[in-house]
Amino acid sequence: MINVYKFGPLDKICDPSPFCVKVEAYCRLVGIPYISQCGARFLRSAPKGKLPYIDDNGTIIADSSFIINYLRATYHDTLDDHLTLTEKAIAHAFTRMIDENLYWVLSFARWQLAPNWPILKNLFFRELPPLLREIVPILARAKVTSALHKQGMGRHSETEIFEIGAQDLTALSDLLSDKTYFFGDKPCSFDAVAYSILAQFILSDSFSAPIFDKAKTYDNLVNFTQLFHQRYFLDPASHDN
Ligand SMILES: N[C@@H](CCC(=O)N[C@@H](CS)C(=O)NCC(=O)O)C(=O)O
Repeated sequence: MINVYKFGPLDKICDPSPFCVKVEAYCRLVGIPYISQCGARFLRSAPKGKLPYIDDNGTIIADSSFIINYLRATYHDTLDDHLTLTEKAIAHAFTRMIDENLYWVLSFARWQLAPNWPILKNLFFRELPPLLREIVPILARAKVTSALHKQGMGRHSETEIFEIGAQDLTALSDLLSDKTYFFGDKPCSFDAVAYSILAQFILSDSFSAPIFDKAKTYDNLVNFTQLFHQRYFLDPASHDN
C-alpha cells in the first residue's frame, strides 16, 4: 500500500498544500489506493525537506511531479491517452504556471496579508506546545517571506501580485472554456493539477484576499472545482473514467 505523507485537511480540502492535493487527486482519478499520513512532523523525514512524499512498499519518492511520473510508470494508467501531443504540451506548460507562479500568489495571500496571519498561525500551528506555538510560526513566516523574495513574487506590490494571479486564473478559465474537464469530457492528469490549486482559491473559506474573491467570479472554474471535488473526494463511487 502507498503511504502519502502530507500536512492534513484544511476546510473542505484534503490539504493546504496544492502539491499534496495534486498527488491525492491523481491517485483518486486513477483509482490507486493509498493511506494518508498527516503531520508537519513528516517534513523531518522528507527526502527534500518538503511535502508531499510517498513510500510505496519501501520505494520513497519526493516531489509531486516525480511522484506522479513514478505512479504512472508503475501502475500504467491510461488517463492521458486521449490527449494529442499538442494538448500534452499545453498541459505541461500550464502545470508549470500553476506550480511555479500561481502557487506563490497563494503563498503570498495566506502568509503575508495581515488579516490572514492570526488565522494561519492558529490553523497550522495550534497543536504545538505553548512556547513552540509562539516561536515556530514566526520562524516559518520568515522562511516564507525569504522564499517569496528569492523567487521574485515577493518583490511586487500586493496589487501587482493579485494582477499576476488573476492573469493565471483567466488563462485557466479560457483553457477550460465550456468543457467539463480541461481537455474534454474525460478527465486527465492535468485536471488533478488544476483542482489542486483551484480548490485552495475556491473551496477554502478560512482565508480572505481579493484574489480568492476574484477566483470565485469565474463560473466555469468554480463549477469544475466543485464537480471534481464532488466526484473524486465526496462521492468516489461515481468515478467516470
Ligand atoms: N516541488 C515540490 C514542492 C513541494 C512544496 O513546496 N511543499 C511545501 C508545502 S506547499 C513544503 O513542504 N514546505 C515546507 C518547507 O519548505 O519547509 C512538489 O511538487 O512536491
